[in-house]
Amino acid sequence: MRTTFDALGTNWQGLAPGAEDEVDHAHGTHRYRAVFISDIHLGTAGCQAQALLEFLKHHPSDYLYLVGDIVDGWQLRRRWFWPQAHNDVVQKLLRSARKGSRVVFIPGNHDEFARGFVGHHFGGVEVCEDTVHTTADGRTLWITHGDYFDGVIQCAKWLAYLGDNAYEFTLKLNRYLNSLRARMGLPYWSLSAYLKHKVKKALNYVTDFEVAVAAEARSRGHDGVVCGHIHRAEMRTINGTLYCNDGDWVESRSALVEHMDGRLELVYWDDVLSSQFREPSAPQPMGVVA
Ligand SMILES: [Mn+2]
Repeated sequence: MRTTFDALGTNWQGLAPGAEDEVDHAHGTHRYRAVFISDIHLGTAGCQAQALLEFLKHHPSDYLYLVGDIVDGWQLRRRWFWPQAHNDVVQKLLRSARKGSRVVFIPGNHDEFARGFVGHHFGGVEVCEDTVHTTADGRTLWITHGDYFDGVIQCAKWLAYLGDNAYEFTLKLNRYLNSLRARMGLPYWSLSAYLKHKVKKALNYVTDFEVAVAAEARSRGHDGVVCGHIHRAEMRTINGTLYCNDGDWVESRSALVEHMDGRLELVYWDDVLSSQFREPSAPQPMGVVA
């Protein structure tokens, strides 16, 4: 068992296919009440399927939410890319459902083909447009991929366009204003710099997205929201509503988890790996995985 653990800890990317089942029972398995993952983008080269597979093996759960962009239908239509590890992820998800985990799939924009199957089951995987999860401590979380909010954010693009054209104008206005200010004995003040700063702040896409999603969850009467889509893991309270973004499995390799007592936590695979390195039973020194 120890050799399996070493293989996982120091060189998990190079795991032989045969080692799979041993690792299943290996050191470091921790059961959660719920696991939320999204933006896996199976079918693309950027997908961190092997890491996700290891994460899922070590973190079984009562509820497993697939919060969209699980399979990248857009990319697959352009170019077929489906290595064994991507197949293994799908099989692992189906196996979780078979083993009694409640698996819910909420399609995203990259796997919107699945939106045609809302209300159906695939091998125990339920497909929902969106859903609500109640935590062990009684909080309700609205679960949605998040791409519907792109429309809201689109308005910001018009603002940006306006901003660019308005900049030339404000430069002129700036000259005029400052000649006035000079005549009144006031110091120089840059209107255009001020506006540029304001517009930039207003155009913070991520913040806009987060605020919009949290506001929608609040208006639906929920305590919080779980989404993905923008590939930016986050957990914070926005105007009294808990905003959780489970991140992605392309770059951040993160998941949102609910502990048995209802506590929510963002888990990063890199942290899981490095905490395994710190295990006293691990005889290998660090430094193999950068
Ligand atoms: Mn998306």
